Amino acid sequence: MTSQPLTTLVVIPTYNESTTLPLTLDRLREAVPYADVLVVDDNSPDGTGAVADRIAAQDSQVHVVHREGKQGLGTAYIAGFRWGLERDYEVLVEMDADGSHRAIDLPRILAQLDLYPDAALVLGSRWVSGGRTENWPASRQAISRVGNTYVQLALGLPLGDATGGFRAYRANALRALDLGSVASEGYCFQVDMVWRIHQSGAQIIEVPITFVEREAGESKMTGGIVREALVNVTVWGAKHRALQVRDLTATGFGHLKDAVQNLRH
Ligand SMILES: Nc1nc2c(ncn2[C@@H]2O[C@H](COP(=O)(O)OP(=O)(O)OP(=O)(O)O)[C@@H](O)[C@H]2O)c(=O)[nH]1
Ligand SMILES: [Mg+2]
Repeated sequence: MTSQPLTTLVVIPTYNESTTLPLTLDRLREAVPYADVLVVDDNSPDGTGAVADRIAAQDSQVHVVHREGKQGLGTAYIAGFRWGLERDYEVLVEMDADGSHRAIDLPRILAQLDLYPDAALVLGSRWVSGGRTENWPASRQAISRVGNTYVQLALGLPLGDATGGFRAYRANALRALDLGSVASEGYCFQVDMVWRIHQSGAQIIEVPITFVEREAGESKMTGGIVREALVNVTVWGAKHRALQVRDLTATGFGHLKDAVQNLRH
């Protein structure tokens, strides 16, 4: 007897992806036919919203949310998650429209949620054994590697790729978070979500993926996105370390008090 797959919604934010979205959706629907898809488009000037609508009109498993203008990747995902949580999907997936995230890697990511009932989040990871990038310039690889090493050190996160955006969340893990307080964008949004789930004590698993440089369209990566991540991760790390020191000091003083009391008796 085979059990039913977990009901799954793949959220794809788009901004000017009219050339890349159709193929991404084709590949996704073929690789994971049972998953529904939600495109969250920010009124892309290149007409991506209309392209998505045309595909949705032919395929009842593809849905589209139109937002008024470019509001950033983070809020697009939050809007998509809310849409999915309201409709009781059990798993919510993040995936880019630009072909960087290969749909054929998604079944392996999703399988972890079946295998490990306690896993809250499965990260598609470039920087674990078996993970790789294709056609990605050395400069982008370096930024990603250095960024991830910084995240590991600053936050004490034992993960290879906390900045990647190909991942699957168990819906209950998202429900347990205060999504309204997530204000970060870009890479920082990805780290923010990992950090919140890690701090809640839930299990995070990494699965190697092949990340492919976008074939068409333009990157929305900016210096501002990298700076936001750097500043926020540093602040979170400093807060985390300060709390650790406070706890350590409190425990230390507690032990000292006990030792003095023992001496007195
Ligand atoms: N709805 C929405 N989608 C966005 C926004 N910014 C980026 N996206 C989408 O988010 C996904 C990731 O953006 P990319 O531009 O590929 O960013 P990236 O992967 O960090 O950069 P590259 O590696 O250069 O492609 C893509 O599907 C974009 O179309 C936004 O403001 N709103
Ligand atoms: Mg991209």
